Amino acid sequence: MTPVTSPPHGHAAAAGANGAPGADGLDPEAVSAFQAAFDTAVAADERIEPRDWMPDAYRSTLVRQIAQHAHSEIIGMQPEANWIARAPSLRRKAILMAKVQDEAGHGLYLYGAAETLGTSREELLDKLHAGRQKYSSIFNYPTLTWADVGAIGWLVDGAAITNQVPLCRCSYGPYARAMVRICKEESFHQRQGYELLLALTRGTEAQRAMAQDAVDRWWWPSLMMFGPPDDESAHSAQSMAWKIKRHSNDELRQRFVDICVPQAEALGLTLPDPDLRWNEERGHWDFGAIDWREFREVLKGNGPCNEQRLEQRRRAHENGAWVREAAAAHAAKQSARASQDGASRTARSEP
Ligand code: BYC
Repeated sequence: MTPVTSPPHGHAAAAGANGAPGADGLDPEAVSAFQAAFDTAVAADERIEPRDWMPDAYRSTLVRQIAQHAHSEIIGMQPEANWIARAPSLRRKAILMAKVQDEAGHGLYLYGAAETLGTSREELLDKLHAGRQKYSSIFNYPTLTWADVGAIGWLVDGAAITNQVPLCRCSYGPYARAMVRICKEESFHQRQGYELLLALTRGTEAQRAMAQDAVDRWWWPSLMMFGPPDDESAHSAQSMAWKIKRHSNDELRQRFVDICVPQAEALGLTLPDPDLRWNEERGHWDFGAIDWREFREVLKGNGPCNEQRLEQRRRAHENGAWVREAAAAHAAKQSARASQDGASRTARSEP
């Protein structure tokens, strides 16, 4: 539990979890005391917990980011699941199935984190299905060959880890804790992708060419995962001040490029950027211009697979309705049975 100091805790305990300022008639003086305590806690790198007071905008920024993140995890299952039935060996099939299941688990941890902010999973899924909330641009690209599974693991999961490791230090406790477990699993995913590509590059000429083609197609979209350039990033400044984000989009993108260049060399693959050059002065790799027009088009819904991904997601949700109904009926039965047992125990223990 975060020691945000007594006013927020005192207030939250009285108002219940997720008690919002203003909504419960707090006077402005109390709000400014809570705000000051919140600011002090963030400045001291303490965690904000669900029952602590927090500004409305902090809460809604977290819901926006966590929801987008959760949606990315579950939509992200689709491009790889496409290859489960066609994996070239039982070993590869088992690994890929485990990975795709992990992504579903990540989605659940993240919807759980969003629930602690007072937003239900149902509500977030409705928004996703209605196209009112985003998911990562990267999952609107097709997986054309088996090598794409390797490129996704190496580059997409690699980019995800680069972005998500700092989120383990996010100021909001439930999100930060979910990220610890997610990052451990993502790092396994990244290694399986790298190992898959390594096997292909050590294989036949056709396999090596397939690996190169996959990296050619996934490299630039992976760089776009980090979001728009800093000077166009609407939310970065505020999110960094709140310590939700710890680094800017461009800083993380550069970190990712610096990690990938030597790894590509070790794989014997070329990154599709003629402008990649080591910059001695900066101590970083310079890289070419990103096509931000393409990024904006994908965000507007005009990527190669946007329609297909959302359609498949809606269909999966509808097809799963009976599972949700059965689970709810089972839970109701269990709780009725538990309260019946409780009542008969009380009756037996009465003199
Ligand atoms: N795709 O002000 P900005 C994974 C939106 S990994 C789509 O910089 P922020 C996985 C942004 O939402 C992928 N939209 O925003 C890996 C905002 O729009 P709204 C998921 C994007 O939030 C392997 C607008 O552009 N990872 O799940 O400060 C297998 C302005 O951007 C993108 C996460 O979600 C994009 N690439 O920074 C399976 C990590 N980039 O909301 C699954 C957590 C930006 O104003 N999220 N936008 O309409 C973050 O770290 C941050 O939200 C971002 C963006 C760095 C992505």
